[in-house]
This record gives sequence, structure tokens and C-alpha cells, in this order.
Amino acid sequence: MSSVLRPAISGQDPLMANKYRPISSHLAITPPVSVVIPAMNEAENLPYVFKTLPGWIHEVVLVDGNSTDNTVEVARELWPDVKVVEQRGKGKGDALITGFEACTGDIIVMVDADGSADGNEIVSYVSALVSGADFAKGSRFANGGGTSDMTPIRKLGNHVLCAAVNAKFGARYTDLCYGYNAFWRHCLDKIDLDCTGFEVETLMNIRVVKAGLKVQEIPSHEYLRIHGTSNLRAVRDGFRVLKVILKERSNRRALRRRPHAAQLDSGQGEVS
Ligand SMILES: Nc1nc2c(ncn2[C@@H]2O[C@H](COP(=O)(O)OP(=O)(O)OP(=O)(O)O)[C@@H](O)[C@H]2O)c(=O)[nH]1
Ligand SMILES: [Mg+2]
Repeated sequence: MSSVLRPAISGQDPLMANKYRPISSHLAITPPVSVVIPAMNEAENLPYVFKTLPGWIHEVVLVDGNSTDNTVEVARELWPDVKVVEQRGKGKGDALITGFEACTGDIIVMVDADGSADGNEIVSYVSALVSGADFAKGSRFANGGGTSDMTPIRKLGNHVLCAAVNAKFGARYTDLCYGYNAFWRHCLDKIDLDCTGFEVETLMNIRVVKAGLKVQEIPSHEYLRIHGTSNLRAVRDGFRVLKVILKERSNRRALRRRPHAAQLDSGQGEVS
């Protein structure tokens, strides 16, 4: 198999530092963009994924989930500069957190390895970020988005959970459990991720709102997984997402109570 794409411009080249890179006919940017790809047994899908990645990205970080196929070899063949990291624990959340730590770019884009995400959309995410958003959140249900990969039961679950997040956290999301998102690296300090599984996107979506970050939804189309089978189990993972929503909600209540508690500690407040 031959390389489908080589990065045209390397962000590691000191001569290129702070230089504008054209990313579309109307936009040039200076911040280096890292793409993080969590992958567990996705060797057959990687050629489709890498084929759509734009040449101007700074680096690709592939987080291997102890694949038993040749995911890592295929990635190295397709993108010789790929940074491969092995995750320490288990699950997509754990993989993404590991991958984010390994990124050196100012902007981080999350892309699934199953062929469901089109790398040509990265430019829309990056455009939103350089235009002022902190977090560019992909949405299959915003105008112009879509999905070829969701069963009716998953759509219903996602819709109900998304409505719960909107009601409980004052968000106005049209999608919740979607893996295609991008953000400025500084967001990581404010959302302090601590989860392991498929609830990771929900946790990010909730914490960016709680942190008061500026979120912009990006219409995105999710294509069918090309080869292999899904790692997601709708009921099990739906409950994990629900648990995160409830936990984040009770943390929020506890935080609201804390100033009052501090007042009491210092003798300034009193309860009858
Ligand atoms: N490194 C790593 N990657 C994972 C793990 N679990 C899932 N992934 C990757 O995360 C991405 C999303 O997982 P999928 O199994 O496609 O889940 P999904 O997109 O919700 O399900 P489908 O819609 O059926 O594709 C894929 O690139 C997987 O290879 C894991 O434990 N470790
Ligand atoms: Mg998928």
C-alpha cells in the first residue's frame, strides 16, 4: 500500500512557525492543528480516513487501543509522520485523553477511525475556532448535517439525552453523542477530563458549557462505518451517558452550595 497523502507543510519546521498556512481559498491560519484518531482494530478503515485528511494539518496522533490487527502498521504506511501512542487503560474516553496529552498543536480535532468522519470537514471546524469559538462541536442534526449511521433507537436515545443536557445545563445543542469535534488546546485546562468510555463526548459538551466557553455547532455528516463492527452498545453506553449527566448536575449543585458553606465556615452566614 502506498502513502495516500503526505503533510504538505510541517508545523515542526521552525521556518514555518507563525507563518500563515492557506487552509481554503478564503482563509489562512497560523495555529498548528493536531488531529487525534482513536483506533481499535481499524486497519481496513484507515485508508479511507487518511485519504480525506487535509495536507495542511500539523500532526496526526493515532491512539491505538491494543489492536490485534495491523492498525499501527497501516497508519505508519499511510502517514509516515504519524505519532502513535498506546493507551494505558481501556475505552474511547481513555484513548482520547491519552491522545490529547500527546498533541503539540494549538488546535485539536477529534476524528473517528471507522470511516464515518470526512476529513474535508476539518476546515469548517478550524474556521469556527479561528473566528472566535473555543469549542467547535460537530452536529448531525444542525441544518446541513446528517447521518447514515444511526439506528432509530440510537437517534431517540441521543435526542432524549441531548434534551436533558439542554434543560439541565442551559445549552442549546442539537446533538450530544458525536465524536467529531475540535477545540483550542486551552479548553483542556478548563474541562479536566476524567472518564473512560463513550460518555467522553457528553462530558466534554457539558463541561465546556459549565466553564462558560464559547461553543459553535458545526453541521457534519456521519457516514456509515466502512468495515468492522461498532464498539458502542446502545443501552450500556446510553446509561453511562445518563450517569455522567446526573453526576455533572449534582456537582454543579454542590458547587453552587460551596460559597454558602464558606460563609457559614467563616461565621458570616446562618441557617435557621
Ligand atoms: N483506542 C481506542 N479506540 C477506540 C476504543 N473504543 C472505540 N474506539 C474508536 O473510537 C471510534 C468510535 O468507535 P465506534 O465503535 O465506531 O463507535 P460509534 O461511532 O459510536 O459506533 P458506530 O456508529 O457503530 O460506528 C472508532 O475509531 C473506534 O476504533 C478504545 O477502547 N480504544
Ligand atoms: Mg463509528
